[in-house]
Amino acid sequence: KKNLHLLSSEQVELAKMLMEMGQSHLFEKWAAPGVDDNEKRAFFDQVAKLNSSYPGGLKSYIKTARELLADSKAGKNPFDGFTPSVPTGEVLKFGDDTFINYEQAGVKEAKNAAFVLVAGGLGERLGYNGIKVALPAETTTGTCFLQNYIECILALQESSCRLAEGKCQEIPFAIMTSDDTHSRTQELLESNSYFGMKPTQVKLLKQEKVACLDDNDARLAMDPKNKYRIQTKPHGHGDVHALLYSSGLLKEWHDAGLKWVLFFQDTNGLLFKAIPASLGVSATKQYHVNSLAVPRKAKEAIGGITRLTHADGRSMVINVEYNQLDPLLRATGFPDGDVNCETGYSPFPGNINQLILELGPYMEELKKTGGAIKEFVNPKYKDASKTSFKSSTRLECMMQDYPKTLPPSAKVGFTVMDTWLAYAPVKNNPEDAAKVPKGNPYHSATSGEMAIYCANSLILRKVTRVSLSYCKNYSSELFWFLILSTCQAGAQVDDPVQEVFNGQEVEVWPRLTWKPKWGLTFSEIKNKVSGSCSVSQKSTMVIKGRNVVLEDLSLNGALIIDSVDDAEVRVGGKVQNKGWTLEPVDHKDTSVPEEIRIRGFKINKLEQLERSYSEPGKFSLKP
Ligand code: UGB
Repeated sequence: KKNLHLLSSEQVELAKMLMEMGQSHLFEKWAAPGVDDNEKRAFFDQVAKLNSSYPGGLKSYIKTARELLADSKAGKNPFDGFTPSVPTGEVLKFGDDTFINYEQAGVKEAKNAAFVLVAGGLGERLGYNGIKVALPAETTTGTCFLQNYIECILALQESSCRLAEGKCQEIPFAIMTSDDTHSRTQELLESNSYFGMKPTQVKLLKQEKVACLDDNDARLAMDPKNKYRIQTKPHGHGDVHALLYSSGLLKEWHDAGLKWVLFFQDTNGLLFKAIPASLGVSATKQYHVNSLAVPRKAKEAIGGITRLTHADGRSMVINVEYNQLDPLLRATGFPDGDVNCETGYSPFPGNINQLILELGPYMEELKKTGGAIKEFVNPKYKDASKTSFKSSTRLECMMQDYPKTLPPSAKVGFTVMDTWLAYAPVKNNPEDAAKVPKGNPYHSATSGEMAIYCANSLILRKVTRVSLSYCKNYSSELFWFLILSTCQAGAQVDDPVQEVFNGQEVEVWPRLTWKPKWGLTFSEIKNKVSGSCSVSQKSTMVIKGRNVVLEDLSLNGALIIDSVDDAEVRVGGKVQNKGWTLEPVDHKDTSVPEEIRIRGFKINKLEQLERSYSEPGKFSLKP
């Protein structure tokens, strides 16, 4: 009480609230009145921030924490009364007619979309010292994840604009950061001219941490290093909903006539290959919520999309987090828990946390909830009495739990894509990745990079191979032979070889990369390949230009082509050189930069054919 004169009237109210909520211990170690006044003021500044950044304020946080901690102590099952079953969703195969049609619909809709990247996580499992979005997705070009995401959004914007015959809109891009990532994300953008996006198109929203809890009474934990601070930890990616709402961004997008909000995570170099088709599914099926999923190996560290049906008749399709799926199954009549079925995969599709929400219904829901998401708490107890914790805990929330508060009338669906096309995150450090059970994905920098080469090789194979059936469908009997001979264009891309980097056995495909503006969809890429092309396994190809056409190209080495947008370059003939090789490096070798050594190899550029076309016009490169 003797310190109250230091505070504003709002802060006095906060002090009273803390006392009423059983938090008097926060002041027990305070110095005598008149000492440390600035620190005491700073303490209340922190309390005010913790209060304003949580929907319902600190009082509500403490109340919810008490309830959740009591449930946890009592061992209450969060799925009490619910029985899991395998849901049905849209299963897409890259390159078939359904996929191509959805892609077309998705590209059309993209002009009505906004993208949201959640990038507030530190990536403790990866242990990388920088921010994860600054990591190269692949080291052939060194393009970092953030650059790749921005270039994909811009490519989609342009394709969508073309389909809309010039009625173009800039696609807004929001990035959720945290204290751990904010300034470095901002610097990365500013020092790279926003990777070609207009700075006004990008909005950074910083999530705040939440107060830590010391015991089952939800007593707030003091910062071990400062008696005038409350210890804080991240609240989870679920914060993104409250932030989009409270920042006014959702309303701005709604007022601008946008229809879709697409959420995605920080290190998936494949994701945008799956975005157009999944947006097409949302638009065609009018899903309020569409989660992107891939086949999931049992016990893999990604959540499982599950239908939960309650004894009282309620039913929802929701992600069940990887640590909860196995116990839930065991408790509900599946004694073996989370196991692979005859397909070799878990019957529950894996959530890759790529969500597409329809903006109108999303806004309506957030008007009711303010964006608050159902939270959970995960205390590590000292012993079986569950009376004290090994270290402080906090409430957490996940963005994919958004549908939990939706009424049964909401249209919640999901779309399963091939893993090779859609999902290769970089989450695990080399040591942990090397310990992943055989057959399960490593989710490391090594596997993330290899997955990009694999996907691009398969895409190149498929866009040309499928052309045969595509041609058959669209050609009349009369012109069959003529058209078939044109359509039979094919790229023969060699099979991969197996190699071991950082203790992980991976498939090494030809290192094929291209800018998203060269081609993001099946049809766009198909239009850029003609004649009969071949690519050997040792090859590297980098396409940086928009209008580069591969025509009867036989590649056995490295080929780098850059061109301005107005230059059309036809590349063919036989390209043969020593190429670029992958040289193993040890992840413990600190003489190698961290972003390289965590993948276990570096690229040795021996010899390449490199051409850059800086003037508009038509060009042909046929060595
Ligand atoms: N993130 C934030 O922005 N803020 C935070 O406070 C925390 C994270 P992780 P996680 O796709 O493989 C998720 O740590 O949470 C961002 C799904 O829950 O990489 O263990 C962070 O920057 C799970 O169901 O993943 O697991 C990153 O971009 C499964 O789908 C993102 O949130 C899994 O991802 C995810 O954070 C997966």
